[in-house]
Amino acid sequence: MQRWSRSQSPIPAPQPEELRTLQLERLRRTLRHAYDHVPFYRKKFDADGVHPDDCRELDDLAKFPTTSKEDLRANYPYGMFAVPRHLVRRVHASSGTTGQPTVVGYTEGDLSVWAEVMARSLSAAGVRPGDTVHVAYGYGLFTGGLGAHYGAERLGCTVIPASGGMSARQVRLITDLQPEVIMVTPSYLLALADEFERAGIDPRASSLKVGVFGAEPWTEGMRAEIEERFGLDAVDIYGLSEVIGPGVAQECVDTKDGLHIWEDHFYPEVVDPDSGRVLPQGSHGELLFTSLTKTAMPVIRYRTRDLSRLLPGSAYPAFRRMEKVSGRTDDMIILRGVNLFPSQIEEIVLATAGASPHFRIVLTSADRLDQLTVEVEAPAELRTPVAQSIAAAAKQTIGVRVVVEVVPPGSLARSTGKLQRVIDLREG
Ligand code: DLL
Repeated sequence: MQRWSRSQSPIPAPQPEELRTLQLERLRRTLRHAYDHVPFYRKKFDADGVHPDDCRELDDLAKFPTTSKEDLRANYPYGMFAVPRHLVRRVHASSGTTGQPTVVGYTEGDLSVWAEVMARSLSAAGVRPGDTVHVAYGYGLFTGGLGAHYGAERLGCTVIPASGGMSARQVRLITDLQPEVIMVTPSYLLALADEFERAGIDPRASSLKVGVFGAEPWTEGMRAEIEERFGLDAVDIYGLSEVIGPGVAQECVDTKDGLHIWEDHFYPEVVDPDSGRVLPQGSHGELLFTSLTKTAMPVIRYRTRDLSRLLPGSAYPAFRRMEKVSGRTDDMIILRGVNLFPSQIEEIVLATAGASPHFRIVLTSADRLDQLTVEVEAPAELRTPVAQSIAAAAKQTIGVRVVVEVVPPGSLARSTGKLQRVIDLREG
């Protein structure tokens, strides 16, 4: 198939000064739109003594108040919308498993921007018009399925709208329809790898060339595992419903060095999660995004709780990158005084010979002492070496004692969408 050359790809290449001018103009318009049409923002800006006119340069954004998930919950369902309801073409919602759900909305223009940034993301991932894209992100209130779907169509691809679940059918569809591209959570792709093997098909023999994985954190170790098992290029896609859905940032398949943020639509900042102070470029902290072009539900300095850092552009020089998300501010486990993230355990499990990449972290408390158990799959004959090696690595690299419970291959529940890695059974 004739591939597009980079110069014809739909990824814009503004000069950095040109981009900053555009961002400032869009930022000022967004602040004004939010202030004029969303009572929540007007009240908050007024309380902080700031006005949209105070934003004269991009750095002035730091003077404005941040927005949190709690603010969205408090204004459920439509309180954050900035347009009359008849102009809203679609809503999506978070699952609400951890509390009250939140609703997000899109005008026709917003949906078009979303398809555009998704098409760009796919292009950066190496996908080209004419390719067939198997979408196994869930369709429905979750933004993954429909977001991927319209982006792939916008790019000119053939879409297989498989959604999540029914793994045997997924394998059948991939085998019969021969897609070059799969879009799915990395944890569900691993479940599909097992399903391929159960069907007696080598995943490496599949038609898949590129996988666009996101919606949950995944490590470089996981990338290596996926690329090895499927013989494909695995790239990272990031996004969140509050900001638009998938397509906020995307890794380039040629460089695989972090995710380019489509900064002409989403303005990033990194702050100290405790003080909220803006940190200089390159520092680790919590990501914030301000939407620059959304109309139905603009977000100002939305606190994602995702931990990362900003890096200069590489494959697309104008667009800064965010490092792979290392965890969330609310993901951090404090185990007997030591702070750790599930991603650190993932790195260890994936580096352990004989252990399957499927694992869970179970937190319990016994005699008022917290205990972390890593439940991991391995064949019976490797039970002892796998357990010893994971426990030793945790002690050495993280500095904590963990219990390792090795279970037979295939016995841990598989996710069909976003994975719940940590089960917290601690009291209180
Ligand atoms: O997960 C949107 C999405 C769908 C992104 C498909 C990529 C692919 P939410 O359900 O609102 O939206 O969840 C957003 O998921 O704040 C992160 O914590 C996490 N997340 C999303 N992408 C990544 C990623 C979608 N690439 C939340 N790496 C975000 C790490 C991710 N975490």
